[in-house]
Amino acid sequence: MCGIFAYLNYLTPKSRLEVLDLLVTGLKRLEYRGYDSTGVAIDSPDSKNIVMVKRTGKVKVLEDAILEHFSGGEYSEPVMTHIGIAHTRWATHGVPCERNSHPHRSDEGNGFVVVHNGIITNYNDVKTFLAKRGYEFESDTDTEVFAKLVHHLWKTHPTYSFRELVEQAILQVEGAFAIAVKSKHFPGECVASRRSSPLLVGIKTKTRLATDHIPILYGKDDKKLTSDQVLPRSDSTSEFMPLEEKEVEYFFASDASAVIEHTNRVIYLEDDDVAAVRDGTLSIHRLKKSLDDPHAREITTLKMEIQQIMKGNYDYFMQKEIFEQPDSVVNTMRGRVRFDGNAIVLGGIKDYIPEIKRCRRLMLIGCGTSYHSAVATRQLLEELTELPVMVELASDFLDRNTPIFRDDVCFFISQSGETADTLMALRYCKQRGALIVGITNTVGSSICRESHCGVHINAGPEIGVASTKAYTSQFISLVMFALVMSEDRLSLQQRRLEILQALSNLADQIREVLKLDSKVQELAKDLYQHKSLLIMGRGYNFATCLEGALKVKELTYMHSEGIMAGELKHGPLALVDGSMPVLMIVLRDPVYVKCMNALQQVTSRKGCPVIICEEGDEETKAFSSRHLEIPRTVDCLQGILTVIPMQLLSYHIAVLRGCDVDCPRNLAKSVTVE
Ligand code: G6Q
Ligand code: GLU
Repeated sequence: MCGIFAYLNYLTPKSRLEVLDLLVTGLKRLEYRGYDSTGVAIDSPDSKNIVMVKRTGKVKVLEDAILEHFSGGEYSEPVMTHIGIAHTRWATHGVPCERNSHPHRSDEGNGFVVVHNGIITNYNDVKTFLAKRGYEFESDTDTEVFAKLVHHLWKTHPTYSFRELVEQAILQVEGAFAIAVKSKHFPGECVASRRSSPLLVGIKTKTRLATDHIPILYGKDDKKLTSDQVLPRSDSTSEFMPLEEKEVEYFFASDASAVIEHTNRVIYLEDDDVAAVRDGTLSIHRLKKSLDDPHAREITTLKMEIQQIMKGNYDYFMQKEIFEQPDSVVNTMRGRVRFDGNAIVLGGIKDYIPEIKRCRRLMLIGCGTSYHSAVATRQLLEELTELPVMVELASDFLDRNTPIFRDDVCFFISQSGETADTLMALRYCKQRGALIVGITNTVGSSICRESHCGVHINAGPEIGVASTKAYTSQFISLVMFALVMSEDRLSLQQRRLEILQALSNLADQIREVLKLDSKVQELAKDLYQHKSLLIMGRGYNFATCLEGALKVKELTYMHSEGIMAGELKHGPLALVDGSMPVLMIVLRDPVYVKCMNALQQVTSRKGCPVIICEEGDEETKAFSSRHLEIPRTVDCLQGILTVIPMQLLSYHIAVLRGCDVDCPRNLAKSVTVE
């Protein structure tokens, strides 16, 4: 679920202290994913044992513990070849505590140690199997069974290679995982694998690699072990040396931000790939061969810059990301929108547009903020595509076993591209023959790879757990799609031009809205001690209410609710009195009069709302002493400008309340469990 970072140096002298430093820095780069505890494992000074340090809480706590634990001079001796593994845990099985933190070990002698992200769903069966064979468990995690299972296989099959042991163990476990294993019985070797959780291998060599591909090796036997019987060893061609380098360093990481400062050459592992390093040689194995398997995994060159993942002059990543939006929205449109010729090309779905135009309906599916971007653009999609548009929360969509047909087009919206609910919904729709369109921010993510086609939103890495710039970029991606779909509709040309014109002004208008920052900060001072905040609006701004309330909840731990203004009189009005904080979005669009009605309903119950209105709208401003004025834009893009004050407001309230802005409690950036 959270982060794995492993580092292997082969014929590259590094002291254990240097290795620890690399591991801790790697974990720091993964911190943004959200986690509750940490741990590392390295070799002992005599290389005969493995030592581990684990801590609950932040990487900083681990760093301090490491300084204390490894102060001896023997840790500064360089070693030619070594493997260290590290982990940030986001607990799924067992409370966050040192005992449950990773790495988990196979036995008291630390024969095999394992870091794991995700969930092993059949861990109880494996546990029973191992318990019968005398294994005792020391944690409440699902992960521990893996370490012990590898140990059991090693005991019963002493001739197996390290990779074969891990492969056999993987064949026994079900669920979602990324895993990296280190062993004192196989010094200098590392074996890693993934199924539904991301994992990549970074490669750093002194000279440029001779190849851009790592060939894939296949096992011959893919039968699964029953609980009492262990299969004969899988017979993959392990003598084959695909990538042979003299001095080499390998990095295993959950995402590219942890390796980019070391190397830009990475291989994204696919589900059920087993990557093994032995004698400095990396090889990738598949447990079973299927017809459409490729022959090799490509080495990708990352384009990401280290500055992109650093905080710069900002106090928090979230703050940086809010202020990046004038640029990120332009990046989303870059190379796609031609303002001079009023043309839009979405390269990733261009070839599928005729098929999409023939579809029965569009379905937009996502979770949290990504779902809100679907709510925000639904009306425009209905208008410009003239198709029925369904908007679905991935989890609920799956719970309902929603009927899906071959002529449906399903959009999966996800910043991380790894959200389990969204990915499951994608697979569900794909099985039923629908066309799958991915809208993601993470190249190489599972949703990217499993979609038929898609739009990469190009917002840049989003580190703050609370999504901000990804939302506005998702929003724009869907607007661009609507514009592509209506290209040849004569009756819609005027509308398209109006939207294109507004898109060309958007970056400047976002800059204007960001200037409200200090005013929003003042407002936050009025609000931060309250228990609740109601956010009301309708039409194109209802999504801003939902998204604003989500931001307030997750960042400030205050109660907040996004209320459809049309629903006010059907219940929520009962909450309104002179002391309940209310924020209302009242813009000059087709629902203006209805919003004014709602405003009156609130003020006549002594409510004193903060109003988000259009610049210079004196009539609306007259209803309250507190307002935030935003520039005028076309109705369907208002949501981009109105959400920014909400992002700023939640940010400032969180700071005032002393909350952890970038890593709100109990949350994770990439939710790879259902
Ligand atoms: C909001 C959160 C969260 C997120 C969902 C979906 O601030 O970031 O609601 O949007 O967890 O994540 P993905 O967009 O990565 O699928
Ligand atoms: N399921 C494992 C645990 O609870 C791994 C969680 C994670 O992904 O960090 O320890």
